Amino acid sequence: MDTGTKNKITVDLSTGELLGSPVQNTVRTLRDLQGIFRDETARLAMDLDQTVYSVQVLMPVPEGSRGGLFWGNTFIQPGTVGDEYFMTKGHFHADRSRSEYYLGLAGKGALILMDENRRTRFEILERGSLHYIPPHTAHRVANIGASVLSFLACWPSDAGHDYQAIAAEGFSARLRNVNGAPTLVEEA
Ligand code: M6P
Ligand code: ZN
Repeated sequence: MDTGTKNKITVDLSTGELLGSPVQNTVRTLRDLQGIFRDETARLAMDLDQTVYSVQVLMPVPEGSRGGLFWGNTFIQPGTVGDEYFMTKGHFHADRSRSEYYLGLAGKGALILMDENRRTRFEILERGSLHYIPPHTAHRVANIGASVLSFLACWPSDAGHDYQAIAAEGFSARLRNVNGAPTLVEEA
């Protein structure tokens, strides 16, 4: 008899952790983030095995399927590379028409958004803050606090990740610690 507990997934609402299976887990260390931070010398001087962030993803349908939704949780450790906060790689959706929701769970972060005209801005991401990432908008998250930043995400199963555009051109501005304050600094 199906008791309703099969494949049950729960979200620990204090941390955002997804409990149950099947959940995929991806860990990004400083080694994996070559070319992401401005100060490559500073990155290489750090422990490259250090985890910067990890992502748990629930994929009830195959990647690329039309009509499905994925659910994920991202944990970003506190830290900096030079004057830049630990952050995700960031991506456009491969299908630029696809959007996404983020919900802050723990810690303090910044959701950095860049439109296709390369205009960049950020929104403070914290426990309870809900963020709609519109279509045609690159997004990345930085941990600007002193504790682990955790946020939930929901996006279409056919959105895909385009990391190439960011690898080639980056964001037009970087969130840097300027005299203790997170400040968007335009790239020269
Ligand atoms: C969120 C979602 C995921 C994404 C993750 C990490 O959980 O947007 O799709 O993979 O953040 O971001 P990135 O893939 O840019 O490293
Ligand atoms: Zn996305």
